[in-house]
Amino acid sequence: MSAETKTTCPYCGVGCGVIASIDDHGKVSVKGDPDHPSNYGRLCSKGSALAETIDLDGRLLYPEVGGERASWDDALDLVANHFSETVAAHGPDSVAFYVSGQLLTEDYYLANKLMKGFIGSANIDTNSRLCMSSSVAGHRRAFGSDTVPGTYEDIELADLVILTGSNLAWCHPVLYQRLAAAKAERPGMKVVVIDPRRTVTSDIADLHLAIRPDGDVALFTGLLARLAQSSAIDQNFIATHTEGFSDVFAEASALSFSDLLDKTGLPAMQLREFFRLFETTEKVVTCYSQGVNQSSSGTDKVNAILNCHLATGRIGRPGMGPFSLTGQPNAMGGREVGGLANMLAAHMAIENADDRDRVQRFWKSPVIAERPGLKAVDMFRAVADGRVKALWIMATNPVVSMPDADTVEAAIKACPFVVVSDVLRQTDTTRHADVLLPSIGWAEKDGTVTNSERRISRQRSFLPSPGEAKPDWWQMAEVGRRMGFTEAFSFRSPAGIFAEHAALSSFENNGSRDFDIGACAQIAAEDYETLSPFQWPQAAGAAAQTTRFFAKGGFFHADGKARFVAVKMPVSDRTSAEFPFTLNTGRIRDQWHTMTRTGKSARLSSHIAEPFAEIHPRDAIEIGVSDASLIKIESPQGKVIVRALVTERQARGSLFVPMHWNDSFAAKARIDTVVAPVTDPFSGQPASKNVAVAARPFKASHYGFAVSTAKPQHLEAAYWALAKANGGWRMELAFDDPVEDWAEWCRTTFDIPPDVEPLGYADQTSGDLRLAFFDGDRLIAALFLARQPVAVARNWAIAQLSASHGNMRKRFALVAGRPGANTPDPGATVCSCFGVGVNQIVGAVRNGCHSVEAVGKALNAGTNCGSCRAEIRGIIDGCLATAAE
Ligand SMILES: Nc1nc2c(c(=O)[nH]1)N[C@H]1C(S)=C(S)[C@@H](COP(=O)(O)OP(=O)(O)OC[C@H]3O[C@@H](n4cnc5c(=O)[nH]c(N)nc54)[C@H](O)[C@@H]3O)O[C@H]1N2
Ligand SMILES: Nc1nc2c(c(=O)[nH]1)N[C@H]1C(S)=C(S)[C@@H](COP(=O)(O)OP(=O)(O)OC[C@H]3O[C@@H](n4cnc5c(=O)[nH]c(N)nc54)[C@H](O)[C@@H]3O)O[C@H]1N2
Ligand code: SF4
Ligand SMILES: [Mo]
Repeated sequence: MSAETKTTCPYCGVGCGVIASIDDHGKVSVKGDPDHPSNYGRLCSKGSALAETIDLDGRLLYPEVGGERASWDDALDLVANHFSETVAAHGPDSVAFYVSGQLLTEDYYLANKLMKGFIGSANIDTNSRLCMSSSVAGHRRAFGSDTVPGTYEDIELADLVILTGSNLAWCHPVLYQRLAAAKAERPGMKVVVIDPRRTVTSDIADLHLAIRPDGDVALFTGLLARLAQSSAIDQNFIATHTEGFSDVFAEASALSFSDLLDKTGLPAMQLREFFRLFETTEKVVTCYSQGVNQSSSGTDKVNAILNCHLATGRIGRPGMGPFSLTGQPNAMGGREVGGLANMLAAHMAIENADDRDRVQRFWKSPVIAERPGLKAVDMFRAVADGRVKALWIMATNPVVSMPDADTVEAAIKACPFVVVSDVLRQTDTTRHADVLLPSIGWAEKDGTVTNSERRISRQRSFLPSPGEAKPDWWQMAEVGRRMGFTEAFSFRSPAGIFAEHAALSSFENNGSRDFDIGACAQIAAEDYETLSPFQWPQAAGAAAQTTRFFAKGGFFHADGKARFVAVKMPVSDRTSAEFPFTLNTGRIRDQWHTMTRTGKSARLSSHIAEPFAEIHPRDAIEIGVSDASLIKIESPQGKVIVRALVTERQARGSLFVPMHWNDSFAAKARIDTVVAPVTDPFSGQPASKNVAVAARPFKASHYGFAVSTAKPQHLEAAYWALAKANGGWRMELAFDDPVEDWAEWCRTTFDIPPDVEPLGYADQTSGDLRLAFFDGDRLIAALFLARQPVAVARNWAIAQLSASHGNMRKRFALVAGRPGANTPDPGATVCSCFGVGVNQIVGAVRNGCHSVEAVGKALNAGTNCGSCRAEIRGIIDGCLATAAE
């Protein structure tokens, strides 16, 4: 017997339904929910590994004040009093909340209510500022509301799918799988990927446009000019449902073709092909994500895309429309509750006096914020210069994820009063908290999230709350009550909060606002428990259905019309002689943001186990780095040291570094310490994908690789990157100066008992050194050292942590540092579900498996979550191409 709970994945905005089961021994397992309309049973590698990330290791279980355990009462009184006193002494704008698209709607709703309606400031901003705010601003300019018009089904129904600034295969993997399946079924469907890098996503593309960084405004402006002169233009839609076409068209026409070539960096043939495809295909969906949003021209990029869909009337009909892909599980829910500093609740506008009055009457609140509050980058500036004196950070890790991260860290450190609510005790941000509040996490918490297609799903708890950890909404409500707002924060459960949120959405709405879930305004606790996923809008009295917006106009500007928005050609090249490279940052398949959860899974950590910079082979030669050596990347803001990954997928003159690594997992790889705090003028979203940097080789005297059963507490090395591995930990190392006594270094680092002697091997000519420490027949730790990047087979070395080393021969094989003849090295992990390595896949291809399916049959690789299928296809293609040469 096992208990099953239907819930929702806490990672990306696809919002997959998950069924969690607990067996008789308390073991949790997860599988995709076959009935959930987002994923129909599928899960990606991160979703499939959820059960591996919910242990209590490292969890924050009790409130702490000044680093000491405290009672909830004391901690909450302190927070409430401190916020009240600060507001009384310095005014409402002297305090701020910095929250997150990973909060549930109910948590988020209360945070926004407390700040905007009761404290009376709009100083609540969220990590969605770094994520979706350019889309929000673009939507509002064009549509008069922050509306995503389409549904996932449109991506399957389209004849042309454009993915711009989106690495869908890695960042929205289940949506990618739905796209790939649709394309396999209807091979006539075309996919265009627009991305300066050739990502794994581009492997599915009929056309990959390796656009120059920030060339998107020019590309879609050029497209608009071309469409306007073709039969694709929908004069009727333009005349009936829009304003401003002629001015925007005139400006678009002024862009010459040579300018277009220059600004996009694309070959004329490719440009023409892209224009032709768009012009001649009615059913076109344009999906976009951070390559669009995270830019100093992010809002203009969004509007340049929307202009093309409006001009052709391809919006809100099956298989047609612009599609902003949300990143976080509840990025969309955060927008519904008005979590951004420049929004009000339920898609109302803070600038609009009627809206402010309406929200205030609904809340029966003493005040209402009169003007937009500070956006994330400005908020931390205000923390730094003392304008903000009390800050509450909830469900986000800004010391890692904010641009100019060292300055942000210094600001937090200097702030007189910092509250952090998190699930973990030690993150780069919690280390600076005056008050630490333990939150319950996924598996424990209850509420709702809204995905990219406006679908609201329940997250349900299936594990008890550990220690004294409490829901985020409860913490907000307690502080609200203790600040004196008893009535307005008297909630006892998330169901009541959701009902109020729904009631506000329909309050004096009557079709004037897109967001209306009035159907849930009276929802009873038991109906909330069993709530099935549904898309908004869902007004009271209507039946649940698939929803789309704007096919027949009905925009939310006062005149009901959409606006064509004039866009500016941005400065796209920020490089200089001193900082000649463009740094682009983003995500990898198996890590989530700052790794606080995915970093717990050995399986997920085996895909890519250390921070890296992708660099083009010719650039690598020019600056003198070779594959697998280390590279130092520097800007005026800061520097990092990461592994060089030399690849032609990277365009010349640019580097790509993942955003995930932080001080808990690497010596110096917080890439946001390098990112300049440049923002979009409309949305305030940081330009995290176009940063001028210098890159140089990092000269190491020794490189190392080590495995250990226990987590090393302190690593003394110029470069280190730590990752969870089966049976213990693995780490990559580099030293700028030789260590005098390596055995001693191991003893301190790995806490080796004094009576344990190392087993060693040293090669004087090459400088190679191997040291291993055993406790009986078990390996405690092993270090492999060389003057070049260490060539030992990683997976084999890791396997030694779980192996028995009963005889001397086995122990010597370990210090010899190579797999035995009968245990070949599987190579770097490709399929994390089944732990299949690249060498095994190459072997299968050599044995005649020439398709992803055949490899799957032989090795199981790619047959569970499917996230690695694109990579397997790449390996097969690579092998076959080499064989054909
Ligand atoms: N595995 C994994 N999945 C995730 C997340 C995660 O942490 N890990 N996070 C989630 C979140 S919160 C988000 S926001 C999404 C983000 O999802 P994505 O936006 O798909 O991911 P990114 O890797 O940030 O960036 C996408 C691509 O934009 C490209 N790009 C850079 N500059 C430009 C440009 O000027 N023009 C164009 N057209 N493209 C450009 C980059 O090369 C990159 O490949 O992912 C979600 N899913
Ligand atoms: N250079 C660069 N920087 C970026 C980006 C980029 O592409 N490049 N992307 C940006 C984007 S799109 C995003 S979304 C951000 C993400 O950046 P962050 O939001 O900073 O990243 P996370 O690691 O998701 O942080 C979530 C924190 O909340 C904690 N947590 C998890 N669950 C809960 C919960 O239920 N309650 C509470 N209270 N805490 C919880 C986690 O332990 C973790 O500390 O990064 C942004 N920064
Ligand atoms: S695609 Fe993966 S990470 Fe995203 S919601 Fe689905 S299972 Fe979770
Ligand atoms: Mo995001």
